Amino acid sequence: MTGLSFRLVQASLAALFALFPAAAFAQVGQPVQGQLGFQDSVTPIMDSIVSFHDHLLMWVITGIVLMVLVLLIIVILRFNQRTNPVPARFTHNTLIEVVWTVVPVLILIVIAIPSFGVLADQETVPDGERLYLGSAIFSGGNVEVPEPTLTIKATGYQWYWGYEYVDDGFDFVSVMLNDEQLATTKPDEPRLLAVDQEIVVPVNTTVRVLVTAADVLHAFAVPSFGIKVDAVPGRLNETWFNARKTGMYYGQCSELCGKDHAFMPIAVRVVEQDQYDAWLAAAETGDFTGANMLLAQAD
Ligand SMILES: [Cu+2]
Repeated sequence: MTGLSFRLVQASLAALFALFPAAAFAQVGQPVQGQLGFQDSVTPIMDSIVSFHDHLLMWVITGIVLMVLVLLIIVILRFNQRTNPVPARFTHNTLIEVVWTVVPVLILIVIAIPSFGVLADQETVPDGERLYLGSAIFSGGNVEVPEPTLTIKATGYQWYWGYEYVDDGFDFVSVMLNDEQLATTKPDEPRLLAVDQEIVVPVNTTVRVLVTAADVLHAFAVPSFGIKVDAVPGRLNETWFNARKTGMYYGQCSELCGKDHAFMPIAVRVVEQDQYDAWLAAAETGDFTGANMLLAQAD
C-alpha cells in the first residue's frame, strides 16, 4: 500500500469510528477514540518514523500477509487429505530452505538500513550542522535542526516524573491528576494523562532531554515527538526534540516500573517564545501557580 492509499484506508476507518458518539477527533498530542495510526507528528524525528512506517513497513507487512494468505489457500486446496490419500514421504528440499532463509534476511536488511538512520537521528543531539532525515528519509537527509538552547533533565520516580531546567536552576515534580482534581482544575484535559505541572518549552526550539531514574527502570516517551528513552538509575541517557507546533503533548512511562506504572504520564506544553519567556521568569522564582496563570491568560 502506498502512503496515500494507507491514509485513505486510515481515513475511511476513522470515518467509520466517528459514527460512534464517543469519538472526538482532531486533538493533537494525545490518543483519540477509534484511532488507528500514529499521533500527529510535530518533530523531524516523528516525521521520519511516520514516513518509514507509511512508505516501507506497511508495504512489507502487507506483502507478507498476502503471501502467507496465498500459501495457506494453496495448501488448503492442493494438499488436503482428500486430494492426497497417500502422503508424500520427503522431509527436505534444499532449494526452498535456502529461499526461506535468504528472503527474510534480505527483507530484514531492507528494513534495517533506514531504521538505523532514524535511530542515529534520535540518539544524536543536533550540533547545528548535522542533517536529519525527517520525512525525506528515503531521499537522503536534508532537515536542518538548530543546536539545543534548553536542557531539561527528566527523572523517573515510583510513580511520577521530576523535571529540572538545568540551565535555569529550578526543578519540580509532575504528578498525575486524579479524577477529582481533574474535574476541578483541568476539566478539558484527558483523564490519566493530565498532570499538575507539565513541562513548558518554546516552539521551534531544540530541547535536549537528559533522562535518568531515581529508583527503578522507567522510560520517557512522547509519541508525537517520536522519542522514547530508557530511564536507568545511575545513568544519564540523552535525546532531543524540536516541536514545530504549539499545544499539549502527552506521553507515558514506557517501562514497567511497579504498581502505578500506568499512572505517571508525561505532559509537555509547547508555547510561543514570548509566552515561554514570561513563564520562565515566574517559574524561576518558584511561583508556578503565577507562571501557569500567564499561560492560561495567553490561551
Ligand atoms: Cu513505568
